[in-house]
Amino acid sequence: RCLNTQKIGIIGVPFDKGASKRGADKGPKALRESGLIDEIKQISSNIDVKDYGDVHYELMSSNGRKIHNLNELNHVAACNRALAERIEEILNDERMPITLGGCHSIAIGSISGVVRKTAPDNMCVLWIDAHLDLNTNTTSPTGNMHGMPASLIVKELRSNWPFVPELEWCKAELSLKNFCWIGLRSIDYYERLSMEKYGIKYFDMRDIDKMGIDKVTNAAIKHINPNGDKKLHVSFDIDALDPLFANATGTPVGGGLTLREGIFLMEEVYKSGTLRSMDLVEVNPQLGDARDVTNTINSAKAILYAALGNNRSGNTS
Ligand code: EXY
Ligand code: MN
Ligand code: MN
Ligand code: MN
Repeated sequence: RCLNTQKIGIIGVPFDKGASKRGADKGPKALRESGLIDEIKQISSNIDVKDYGDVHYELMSSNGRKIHNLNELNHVAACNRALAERIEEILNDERMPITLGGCHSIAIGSISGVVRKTAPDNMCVLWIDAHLDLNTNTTSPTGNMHGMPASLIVKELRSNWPFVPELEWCKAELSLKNFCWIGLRSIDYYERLSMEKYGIKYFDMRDIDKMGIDKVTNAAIKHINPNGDKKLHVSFDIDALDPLFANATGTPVGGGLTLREGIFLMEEVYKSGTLRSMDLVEVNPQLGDARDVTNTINSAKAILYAALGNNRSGNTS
């Protein structure tokens, strides 16, 4: 693996309309301006990184319906539809798509794009988050679609959704059996009921306290990919980290992963050799003070570099 070129495609999604606080749309710019692309190149001379720029979208003229408790549906739908197409393009170029959010609603489009190029049973998802993001429009306490992306892409919850014409392009083909969550500590009541109903696999912060991040990470990877033959998508919400390390985010929750746990987790993901696509979301440079913003950006970059094979004991190529 190490001798082969690692081809990566970066795509930014300056989008925050799935959240109630403004500013996650400034995440991609803040990450790029802090030197992200050059620093990725420094991880290894085997890395070939191409920046695909940002997703742009236009509202569809047929849009304009209101659907119960789906805030900014038309924007969320149009942006994600455009993103899914860009992800397909990156995969057609045989690069690993890395999507810089943006709020977490953008996982609807990033994962949909991957599913178009991958048999759904051939892929698995690690969702690293303080939150479950499994609400539907009937269970969500807020109507914010960054709390719903996982439920829109899995077949088990398909019948819990009304017909949403704007999202018809989004096929719910994945199975919850191929998902595992890590870092949970803020789950809504009806999300909890879904966890029980569908037997969702997760490791919450208590599990991490009990087992340690090494056992948790490897048990999670083993659970969703027992033979190591599936393509792994990681959806990393920066609010999985403790606010000490990532306070510039819209819905911080205390008692989270340390930066070291986050880095270790992603190092193990890299070592598994199965990572094929990734989201890094919810960095909001308009929240917190200057130090919070710097910490959050540095944490997000460290997470990403670990996923790309950065070695804490030094890189050799
Ligand atoms: N569960 C809450 C809701 O549905 O509104 C909070 C969701 C926050 C989502 C953040 C990004 O992970
Ligand atoms: Mn904005
Ligand atoms: Mn999330
Ligand atoms: Mn979250």
